[in-house]
Amino acid sequence: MKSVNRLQLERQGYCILHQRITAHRLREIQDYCSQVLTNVTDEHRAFFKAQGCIADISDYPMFADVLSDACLTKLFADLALPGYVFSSGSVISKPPMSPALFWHQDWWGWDDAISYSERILQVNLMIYLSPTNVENGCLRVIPGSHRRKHSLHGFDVAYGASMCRVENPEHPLYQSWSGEQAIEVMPGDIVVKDARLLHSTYANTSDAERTLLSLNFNPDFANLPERVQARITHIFMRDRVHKKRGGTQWLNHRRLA
Ligand SMILES: O=C(O)CCC(=O)C(=O)O
Repeated sequence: MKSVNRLQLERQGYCILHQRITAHRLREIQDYCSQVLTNVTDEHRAFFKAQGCIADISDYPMFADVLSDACLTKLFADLALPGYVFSSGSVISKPPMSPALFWHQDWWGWDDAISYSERILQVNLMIYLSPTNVENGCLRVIPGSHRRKHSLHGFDVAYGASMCRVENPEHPLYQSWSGEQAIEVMPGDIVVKDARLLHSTYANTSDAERTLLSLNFNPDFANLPERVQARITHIFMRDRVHKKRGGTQWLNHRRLA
């Protein structure tokens, strides 16, 4: 029988696993993330103003401990997602008084029919290290948008520099949309989302920075189509050429109404 979390992940495109990490491991993650944040340059923060900062953890082998933690093994067992591989991860941190993140989804395989199926191809685990709420710019999602159409799918994919730098804060992709849901969590909670889910964040209007560790995994990797496997391998190897390929735009006619 499927767990409640698995059913929610399938139907809503996300679920929240509360307090699954030991206090010791959580402190370690906080310490690792602080180390990463001390190396983030002003140029990086200016470029990724919408995200706050998004620092690749591949430069920090110490995160291997986190990736092999038993809590993640248990989490994937609870979600009935065996055979997963890790592809990429980052430390994301929104400074005080920083803007909203634009609406987007993390999946890139829209050229493959499998992207329009029930199969969960990629999950993003977000391990929050600070309490989050609307005031400090928490995550917001459109439940069900990993499979069903939403007006936001009508916008061209907008991951470019201009959106990251927030050159036009009035752009509709930074605004609130019908059906959005705020995801407020506590340190140690893990938000698991299907990479196809539309998400963004509110602006951080508080006087405190808020941080999370974001990890991407591909369940049942061995049975993914070969070209999807190849692209995941490129991402893992940090071969940024994958960004120049097609498939980052969802095809509306193939989504559920
Ligand atoms: O900052 C967050 O809470 C989430 C950020 C996120 O989902 C992203 O950068 O894609």
